[in-house]
Amino acid sequence: MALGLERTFGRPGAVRFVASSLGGIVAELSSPGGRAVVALQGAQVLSWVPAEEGDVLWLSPLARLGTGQAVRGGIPICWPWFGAHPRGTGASAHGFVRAAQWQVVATDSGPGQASLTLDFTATPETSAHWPHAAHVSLDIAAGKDLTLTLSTRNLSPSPFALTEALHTYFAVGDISKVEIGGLEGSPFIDTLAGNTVGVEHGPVIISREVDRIYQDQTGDVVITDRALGRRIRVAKQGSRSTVVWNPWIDKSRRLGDMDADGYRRMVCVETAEIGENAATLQPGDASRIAARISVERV
Ligand code: TA6
Repeated sequence: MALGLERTFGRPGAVRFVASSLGGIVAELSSPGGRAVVALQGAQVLSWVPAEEGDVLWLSPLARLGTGQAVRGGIPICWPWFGAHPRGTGASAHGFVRAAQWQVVATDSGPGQASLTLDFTATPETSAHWPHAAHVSLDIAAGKDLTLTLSTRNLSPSPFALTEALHTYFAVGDISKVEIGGLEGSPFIDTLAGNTVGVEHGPVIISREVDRIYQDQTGDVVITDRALGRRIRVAKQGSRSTVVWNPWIDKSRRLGDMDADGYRRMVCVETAEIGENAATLQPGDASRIAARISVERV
């Protein structure tokens, strides 16, 4: 399968399709500005390494592709629902495309980046829990920055509610030396306190399990990592929600696919449209969320 993709979509020195050591096929995107690895399963970015930087994404050392489960780490795509199924049908959290095979649509290479477009077409048959027809695509451009654009079109004759997220796991040197800025003044739902609503008053410091859904928040979110001496900036388009999550010790153990102290080296800052910000797509309508991730030395 990698050979066929290589023949059709490969771009020498920029885009290569290979069998991954994790199992499954991945696309390797390379440019002078940086390189990325994207799994066809889930259209999941697993790694992004800007030139002269370490990996900006955290990936569980227990990650395996092709198990039928979503891979813990990188940038899972939560679609067409975020969190538990809206009607509580017992379907897996965060929708059904995270573990599904996406199709390669296009590749490209520019002066400073390499790009890949993947798509997935949902039909009433693709999920017992979501009887709609929709097209979703993910454009990934990797270089000195990483840009993801998730686009949805309603192909159904009826409207549907859509909640979605780029569920990004960022790599940090030591969670105790991290602060997350850009959320000040934003209301948030604290999912660990009965979904009570608070307002953020300052930079977010992680010293226990945190699982907050910030609403009406459209500005850049900045992760300052004093241990690694870098600042990661997430600029957004079309997204009014941001989720900040760290499982800490006990939840990490319950998850089963995190290493013992993995929580110390990761934090999720997720670019989303959920909660009060969720959209309803009318027949033929389209929606789009995008994140542009960049890194600077501090
Ligand atoms: O984004 C935060 C969250 O919704 C947490 O509540 C936690 O469940 C996390 O996503 C991971 O979900 P997953 O289904 O990947 O284990």
